[in-house]
Amino acid sequence: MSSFAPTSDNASSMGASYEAFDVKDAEFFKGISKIPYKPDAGPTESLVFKHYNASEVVMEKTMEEWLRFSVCFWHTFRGTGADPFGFPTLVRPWDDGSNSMANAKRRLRAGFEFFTKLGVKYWTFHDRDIAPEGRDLAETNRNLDEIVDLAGQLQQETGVKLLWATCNLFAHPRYMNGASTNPDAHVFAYAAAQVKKGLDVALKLGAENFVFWGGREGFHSMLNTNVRSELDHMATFFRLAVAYKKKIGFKGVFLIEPKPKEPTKHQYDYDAMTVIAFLRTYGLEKEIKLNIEPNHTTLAGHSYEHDIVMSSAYNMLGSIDSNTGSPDLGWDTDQFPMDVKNATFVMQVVLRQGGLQPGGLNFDCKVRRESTALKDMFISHIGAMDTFARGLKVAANIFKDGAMSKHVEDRYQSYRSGIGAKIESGDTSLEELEAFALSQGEPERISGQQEHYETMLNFYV
Ligand code: XUL
Ligand code: CO
Repeated sequence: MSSFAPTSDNASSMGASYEAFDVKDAEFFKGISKIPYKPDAGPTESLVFKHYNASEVVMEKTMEEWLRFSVCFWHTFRGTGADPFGFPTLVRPWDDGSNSMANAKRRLRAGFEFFTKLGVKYWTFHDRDIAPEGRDLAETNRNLDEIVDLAGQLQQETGVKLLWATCNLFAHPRYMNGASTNPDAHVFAYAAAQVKKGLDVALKLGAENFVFWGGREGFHSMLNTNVRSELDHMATFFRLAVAYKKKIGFKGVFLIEPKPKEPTKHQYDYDAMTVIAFLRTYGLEKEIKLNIEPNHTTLAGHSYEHDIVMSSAYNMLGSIDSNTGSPDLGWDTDQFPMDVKNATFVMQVVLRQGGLQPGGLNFDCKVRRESTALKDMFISHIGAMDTFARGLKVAANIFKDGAMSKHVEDRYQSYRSGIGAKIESGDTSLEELEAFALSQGEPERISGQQEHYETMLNFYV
C-alpha cells in the first residue's frame, strides 16, 4: 500500500526481466525445491523442516490436520518492507511495482508456486491484495473477476485451498473515517457493495471462512463521534452480510478479528470479550465467531494466548492469525511466531476443543524489512511451522499425561459436592450462603501454586 513501491527503473537495474515470468511454467523461486522433512538436520539448515512432518499422526490426526497452515497474500506477496521512516527494501524479481493486471497475475502465480513448495494447503487474501482498484467500482469488480478466475485455476491445479477471504475496508482514502461506522451513509453503502462482491468471490473460490477486521471502525476523538450510532450501524452491516451469505448459499464461517488500536486510537473490536459482548448485544452470536491474532491480543495488554483461551471457552474460537509481536516494541510488528512455549499454549487450546477446522493457523506475518533475500520468505514460514509442530507435540504430551489438567481439576473440587455443587447449579441463595459462612467460619488458605504449574510446564517443553 506504499506510495514508494519500487519503480521499474530501480528493479530493472537489479537485472529483472518481468516478461520472463509471463511464460507458461515460469519458475519464480529458482534453486528452491519442495521443502523436505529432515529431522536430523543441523542448526544451520533452515530450508528444511526439522519438526513439521505433515503426515505424522499426533493424537489420532495428522500434523497437517491439526495445524492447517495458511500463507497470507498481503504481507508475503504485497509487502515491500516500507515503514514510516524508510522506502521499500524487498525487491521481488517478478514484481514491477505497478498496479497492472499483468503484475497482479505474476504475483499470484508466484504465490501458488510458493505455497506448493512450502507444502501449505491454504492461503488467505484481501480483495485488493490480489487485484487492483479500477477507476470506479464496476471496473474494480471486473479486475477482481479476472484475477479470481486465475486464482480458481491455480487452486485447481495445485490443490491449495482458500482458508479465508476478506475485504480491505481500511486502505483507500474513502474509508479514512471508517467503513460500516463511517458517519457518511454513502461510505457505508460503498463498503456494503464491496462486501457483497467479496462474498461472491469467497463462494466462487470455496473459502472456508470469511474475515472482518475493522481497521478503521473506531475513533480518534470522542468529540466528533456518536459511538452508539456507529456501533448500531456496524451491527446492521453484519446483519446485511449474514442475510446475503444465506441468500447466495455461502457456507463459510464469518469471523471478526479483534484489535484494540492501530490504525484508529480506539477500535470497537477491542479484544475477544468485547467482540463476544458486541455479538450478544446485537443477537449475532450464532452467526459470527472470532479470528484471534496474538499480536493484537498483546496490544490489548493481555498475554499471548489470552484471547485464544477466552474465545475457546465460549465456543467462539474460529481461526488464528498465528503471529507474534515484540513486547519490547509494543506495536503490531506481525513477526513470525518462533516461541515454542507460546505455540504450546495455543495448541493446548486447539487440542482441547478438538481442532480448529474449518479455521486454521494463518501466518499474518511479515519478514523484517532487513530480511531481503527471497529465501527468507521460506525460512520464516518454515521456522514458524516447526515452532507450531513442536508446540503441538508438547501440548499432546501434556494432554496425554493428564497431570496438569488433573491438578487444575482438583483445584475446583469444592464445587463437586455440598455447598459448592449448589453454587454450580445456581440452586442456592445469599441467605443459605450466609448461614454456611457463619457455621463454617474462616476458609482455609489454599496455595495457588503458580510456580508449581510453571515447573510442570517446563518439564514438557
Ligand atoms: C491487521 C490485520 C489484518 C487482518 C485482515 O492488523 O491483522 O491483516 O488479519 O484484514
Ligand atoms: Co490479522
